[in-house]
Amino acid sequence: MQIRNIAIIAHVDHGKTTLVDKILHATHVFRDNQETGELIMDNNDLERERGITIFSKNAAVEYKDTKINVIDTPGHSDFGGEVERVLKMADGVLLLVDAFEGPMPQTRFVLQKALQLNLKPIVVINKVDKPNCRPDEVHEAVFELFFNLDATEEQLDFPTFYGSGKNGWFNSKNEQCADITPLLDGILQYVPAPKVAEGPLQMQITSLDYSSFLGRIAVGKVARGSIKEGQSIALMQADGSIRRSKVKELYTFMGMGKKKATEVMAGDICAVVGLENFNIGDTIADAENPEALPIISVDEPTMSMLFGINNSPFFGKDGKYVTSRHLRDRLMKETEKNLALRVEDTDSADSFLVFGRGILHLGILIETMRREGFELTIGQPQVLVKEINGKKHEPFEILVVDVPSDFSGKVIDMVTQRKGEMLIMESKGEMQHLEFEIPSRGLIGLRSNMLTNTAGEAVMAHRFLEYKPWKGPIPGRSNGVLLSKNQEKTTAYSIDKLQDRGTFFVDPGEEVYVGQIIAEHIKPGDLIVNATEGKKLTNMRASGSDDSVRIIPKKQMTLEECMEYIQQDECIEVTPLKIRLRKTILDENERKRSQSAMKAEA
Ligand SMILES: Nc1nc2c(ncn2[C@@H]2O[C@H](COP(=O)(O)OP(=O)(O)OP(=O)(O)O)[C@@H](O)[C@H]2O)c(=O)[nH]1
Ligand SMILES: [Mg+2]
Repeated sequence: MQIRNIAIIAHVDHGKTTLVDKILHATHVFRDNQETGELIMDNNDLERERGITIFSKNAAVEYKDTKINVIDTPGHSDFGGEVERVLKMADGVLLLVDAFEGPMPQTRFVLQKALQLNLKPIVVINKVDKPNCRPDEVHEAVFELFFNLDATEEQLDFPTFYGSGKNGWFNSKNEQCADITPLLDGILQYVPAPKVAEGPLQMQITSLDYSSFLGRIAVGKVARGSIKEGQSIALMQADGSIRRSKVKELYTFMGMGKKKATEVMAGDICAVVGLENFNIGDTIADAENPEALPIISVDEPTMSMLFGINNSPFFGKDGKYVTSRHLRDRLMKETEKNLALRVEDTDSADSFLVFGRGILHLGILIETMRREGFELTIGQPQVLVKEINGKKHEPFEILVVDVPSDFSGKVIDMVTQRKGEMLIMESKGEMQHLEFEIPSRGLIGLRSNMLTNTAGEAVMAHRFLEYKPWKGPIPGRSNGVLLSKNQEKTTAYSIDKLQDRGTFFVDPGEEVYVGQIIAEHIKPGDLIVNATEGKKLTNMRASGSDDSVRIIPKKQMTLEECMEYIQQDECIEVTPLKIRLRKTILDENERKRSQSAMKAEA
């Protein structure tokens, strides 16, 4: 059977997973009346909750006697490393671009990677059902993007399809048609069959799957020869070592699942069971003539956070895994599949420095760990500073903001304060399209401010650009916080009295401890408050007060919002049930002493 291997790539939310749904349906992977729901490939809990793809996934369909391996990829820039390596399984890409938004920062990144690997691009202008969309302008912008990325003549001559994943049609011109078959035909026509070299077996492991029955599963494309069930192979690792291993079972992809195979030929994507201690990037090679494929390089981390054991007074209340041993083992295990992640020991046995590609990348890891039963303490995210030619450099990013014109002044102000410089300002429909270059530091905490200051209208995206000289101090959070004076349950009575001092993060009746951050102060500077006072018992009732105190519901922040919120001397306590903000040093006197010591040092 003929094979086509395609990856679906795009900026976040441009409709990749929706398109995969339609491909699966159009090729009758499911029985006609089978209820499958939407975004079926986003099957991980966190993906479903957030409506985003976090892990790339393989599916395969049959269309006109050809097997099409389809790789769905994540669009968020923090997961760019994942996209980069799974592209190695593809021979062509469907580059989706939203017909209103046009190319966005991650469109550029993924296209660049695809062009570098010489994959055949097919451009899909998606979401043409959106009102005010501008398919022709967007097509032009995509062409310009190809041109700016130094595409070859051949690449510049890309085929384009228009349509709507949501409404289930794609056509080679912007005219609604019955279904997505024109696009499927386009895949057969334009994407080349996999190039297979002559020679003994070579297959690079590009991703990792896990099954509780089969254990760790190595996934990749067979580049040369064939791989057989029961075969003895050489596992060639990044450090140059070669280990013998045996293929226990083989699978190819079929629909949303896998199908057992006895032999997989070069060109197809396969899953290998039974290999021990393999890593992503290893080459599975012929036992007699082992030859490795080039190692996979992934972009360096740009951000770090301190992960420690939970040392709050509430330690161990609801977690299963709470010791530094648990924490270390779990983090080390994560680095095996999460290639863009790095973990380093620190001076303290109780904390580890974890390096990642951004707030979401690290946030997903923390969220996953807490669901597994871990308790931990997370410090403020720090960007990675580098010394280049004796000078301090920091990461910079391209920031794109689309916002109604009325707000553009505010946005520019906000970004400039954070040392951003405007590069482009143009109108896009009724929106202003702004592009900035900004230190990654300046982006931390920007999103929530941006949404508040633009009535939730701003759409922003950013993407790592390069290291540039240090930009100097950037103002942090302007408001102080209210800290609990004691360890007890908060009361409605106290919170009511304190409400005009700040916005609370806790509800009445929640247990708090000394040094816990329970509210944002309305002013700069921190304040220690008693939020656990009981109502004085008297027989007198002041008319109309007391009993019916009106408490404003607490401000609930997501983990990522908390990560962007805390300052240097603060941290987050994460347990399976709670996320609490706190001062790193809980005791007031100790905290003051440490602050003056730090000042003296500076
Ligand atoms: N109007 C419109 N909305 C669409 C279309 N296709 C997808 N969407 C919507 O866009 C949102 C994102 O769709 P997804 O398919 O999850 O996008 P994605 O590219 O997989 O997103 P990530 O995996 O997070 O990068 C969903 O709310 C979809 O319903 C379309 O053709 N038209
Ligand atoms: Mg998706």
